[in-house]
Amino acid sequence: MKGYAGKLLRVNLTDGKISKEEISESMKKDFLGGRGFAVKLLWDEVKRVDPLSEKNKIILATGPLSGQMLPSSGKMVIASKSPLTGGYGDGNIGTMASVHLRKAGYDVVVVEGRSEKPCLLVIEDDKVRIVEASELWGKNTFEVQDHLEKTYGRNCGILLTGPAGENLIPISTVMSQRGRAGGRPGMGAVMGSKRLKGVVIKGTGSISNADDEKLKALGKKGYEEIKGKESYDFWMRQGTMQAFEWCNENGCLPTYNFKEGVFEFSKEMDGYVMEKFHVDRKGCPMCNMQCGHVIKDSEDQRAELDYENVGMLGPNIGLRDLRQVALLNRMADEWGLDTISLGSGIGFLMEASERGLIKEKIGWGDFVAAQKLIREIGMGEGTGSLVSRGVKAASEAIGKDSHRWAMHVKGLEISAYNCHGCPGMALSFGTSPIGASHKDAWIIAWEIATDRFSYSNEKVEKLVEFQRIRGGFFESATVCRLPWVEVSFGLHWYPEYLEAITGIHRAWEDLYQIGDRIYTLIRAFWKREIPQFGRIWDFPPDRWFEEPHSQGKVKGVTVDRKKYEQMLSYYYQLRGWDENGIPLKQTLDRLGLSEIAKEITGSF
Ligand code: PTT
Ligand code: SF4
Repeated sequence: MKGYAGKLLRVNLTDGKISKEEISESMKKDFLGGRGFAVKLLWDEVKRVDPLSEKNKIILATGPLSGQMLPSSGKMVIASKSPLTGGYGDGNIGTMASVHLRKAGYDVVVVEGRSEKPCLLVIEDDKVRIVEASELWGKNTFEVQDHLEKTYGRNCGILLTGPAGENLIPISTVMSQRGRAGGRPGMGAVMGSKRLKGVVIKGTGSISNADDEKLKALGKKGYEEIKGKESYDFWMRQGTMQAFEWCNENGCLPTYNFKEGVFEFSKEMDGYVMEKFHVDRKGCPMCNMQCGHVIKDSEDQRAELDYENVGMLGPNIGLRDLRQVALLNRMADEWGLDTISLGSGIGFLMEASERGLIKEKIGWGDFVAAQKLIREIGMGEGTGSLVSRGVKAASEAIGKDSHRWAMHVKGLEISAYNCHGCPGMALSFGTSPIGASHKDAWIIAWEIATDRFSYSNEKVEKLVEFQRIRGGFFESATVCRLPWVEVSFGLHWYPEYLEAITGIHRAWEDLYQIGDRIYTLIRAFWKREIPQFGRIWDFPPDRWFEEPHSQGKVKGVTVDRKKYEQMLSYYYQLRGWDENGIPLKQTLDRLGLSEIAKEITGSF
């Protein structure tokens, strides 16, 4: 099939063996790329291993749309068995590494084993090397990015783990370009466990497509359409930070560890305040609606902001100064810690302190304490170490009723949407295939605009549709979904791009089928890796069911557990899974996955 480099690069850090493998036609046809390739490889090759052992593998996967001359295509998936959740984990990162990997002649890299000494993987077209990097171990991601740009030139792609990943902290992520982050469920720690400080990629070739001329023309039209969109100008002003004010108005802003949905100081730190401090814009390659907004933090250093980061490191920990939030955000980027899990962890500790469950006194909004905690979390030391393994593990450690307000699903911390008054979004977090991420189905905007408090079948159907488009298509194609989500870029473009690239016409229905296959295989992966996995794992924490907000639009409202159960059952029905959320035999047969049935313990 055209549009793929067709090669998988396999690197074993234990014995230094480097090999190139053909990617089969059926793999391309059935799994498309990105997340699809990742879960297929993990299913085949990573079976019941300790995520931080040398037996785990890290997958860097692009898709047929990655790195092409079309809107926002500079993305790639980083996946592994997660040390945070024990299940399937991935993240999507916008990085020059995606473009360069494709130009170097590979769609996928599989890194296995463990190097004896800290190392870098350097890919320069055909020349692939493992280079000792002991001098970089312990350095933060900004320092290493600078160093590698000096060594290899600025025209290359760089993926890094920070000191937190080196210390095997399960909430660590992979960083690129001083502000792009990907792999929330501990992908940084998996890199660290392999003593892989970074990957440097330089490609000089090109991708061979079915119809380059047509793709060029379609890509050009796409870029033009985006620029002409009504919402484009405001998006360029605020990017994802436009969600801040909206969330506050609608009672969804995570505040004081998700206790409340409105923050009394929100006007001091929303998108308009960010605009005042704005000094630069950054983003991913191939994008003409770049959303990384850089401001000077409270130490006058550059820091890149996104809504999730501000929501979780601001209101969720009671911090009201945007420049201080930016500083915490920069620290997270330097350490390679995921901002969402970090904000959730700090909020959890503040609440634990308030309730007298830990000795240390940490008040809401205490900026100095938050900095200290970040260092401790990154090192896995002191009070901070309680949440280094996430809030699920922390609540297991401190006990009492803390599991009720440990804000996670499946062990992954909930991103910045408080869902007391949004049952559809609560179900989206509940059923996201990596744990509580918003990436697979951000149904909240549609939900609030339509019938907010309903638990209708229509809502569940919409959720599945979003998962098919976002978690299925965008994660496997692999391109940024924000042109579609944020400026209403037409979905019809994507099958057209795919056809010009691969030469094969596929309608959205066909792409949905690929998405369903990927979802079902991810579900099977969870079941195989965690035998007790099932329905109970698809529930958000008790706080959303039992503790209403005291103010704002959804004051007094909680998610109704019984109705949530009904929505969940209907969700399983739509997916072809049983009442415990395990794929049915006929579903596996329909999706061409029959051979995996016997591996899902106790299911058949
Ligand atoms: C994503 C998650 C997000 S989602 C944010 S902000 W968001 C946080 N960003 C972090 C950060 O920054 N530093 C840090 N140390 N940790 C961070 N953790 C959080 O990670 C990101 C954009 C954004 S900004 C979003 S919504 C969209 N996500 C996409 C996606 O998932 N798939 C896709 N096909 N397109 C997407 N486009 C958008 O990309 P994870 P990025 Mg990200 C500083 O990685 O693990 O998926 O978690 O990749 O290059 O930073 O772009 O309001
Ligand atoms: Fe990257 Fe933002 Fe552009 Fe998407 S919209 S490709 S996240 S810069």
